Amino acid sequence: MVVASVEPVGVERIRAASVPVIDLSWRRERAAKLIVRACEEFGFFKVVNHGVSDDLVSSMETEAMNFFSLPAREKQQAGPPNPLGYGVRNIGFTGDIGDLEYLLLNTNPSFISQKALSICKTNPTKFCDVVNEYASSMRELATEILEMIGEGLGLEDVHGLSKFIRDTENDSLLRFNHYTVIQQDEPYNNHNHNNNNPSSKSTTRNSKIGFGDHSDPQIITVLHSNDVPGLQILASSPDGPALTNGRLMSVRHRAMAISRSSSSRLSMIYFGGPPLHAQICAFPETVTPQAPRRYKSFTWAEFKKAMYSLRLGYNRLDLYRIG
Ligand code: GA4
Repeated sequence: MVVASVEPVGVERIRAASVPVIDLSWRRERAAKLIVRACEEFGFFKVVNHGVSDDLVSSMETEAMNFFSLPAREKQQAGPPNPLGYGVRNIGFTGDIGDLEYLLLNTNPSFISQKALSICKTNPTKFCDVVNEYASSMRELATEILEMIGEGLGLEDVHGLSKFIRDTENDSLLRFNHYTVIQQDEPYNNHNHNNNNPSSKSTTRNSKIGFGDHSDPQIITVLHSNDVPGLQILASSPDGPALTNGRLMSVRHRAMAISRSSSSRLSMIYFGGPPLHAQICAFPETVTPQAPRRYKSFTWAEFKKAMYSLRLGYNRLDLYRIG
């Protein structure tokens, strides 16, 4: 439920220059402290010297763009999204629409190999190899960041967060978002940001929104995008993750399907999710007399079921709020 972004990323709204940058080659204690601070203040930071190979990132981009460059009829064979698979415009099951096309995959290698046949007919084996390597590289980076957060928060079990995504039954995802619409820019303020009103059609009415305002529900998000801007993050997010009793932020963000650049925007996102049976409950260290328990505990399976019945912009943790 925190977002780390691997360079490069176009961040508007709060100027890219004010996004915290964490250099993973810094002394671990210092980096851990600054990661926690970034997660408390923003829920978002940029990571440099992360050790993810440039070649791997560009191979993954090539595979993704090869897929998005296929004729529509061929891409449709990897859809419709259930929620996994290829989708165009429709996000989730409750009517959210965005100006994008996407591919949503579970990182489980057997799922990837099964799905690869409809995604890359020319060389499904190569597609699987690149996706599996990219997913495990993202999982390693996410694990390291979560362990640093565990250390920075002073958790007795510093693996308490990372163990969710290291579990063999983890429910992690890879998402490829391709924003093709190139339109004129428009100020972010024109839109209702924290839109928890199900009757509002602001995301469906405005064709310039690529992926509407929301916070990610998983434990951690690692985002890489090409150098085309479009990501907008809210400087002060109202959503706090359940595992840290709201101490860390789950950043609200959205992507605009606009660009002053001539190329389309591609983002590649890893969502580190816990196993379906995992119990999500605040770490005892984060519950104090000054910060009493905020959320009831729930399983990831229960949470997922609830989240797919709600609109994208909902603050889903409200369902579990105590008092
Ligand atoms: C937002 C973060 C991830 O992209 C995602 C999205 C998911 C989907 O596209 O299937 C959801 C959205 C996301 C949260 C609310 C529900 C589910 C669309 C939607 C309306 C893959 C995820 O896990 O949650």
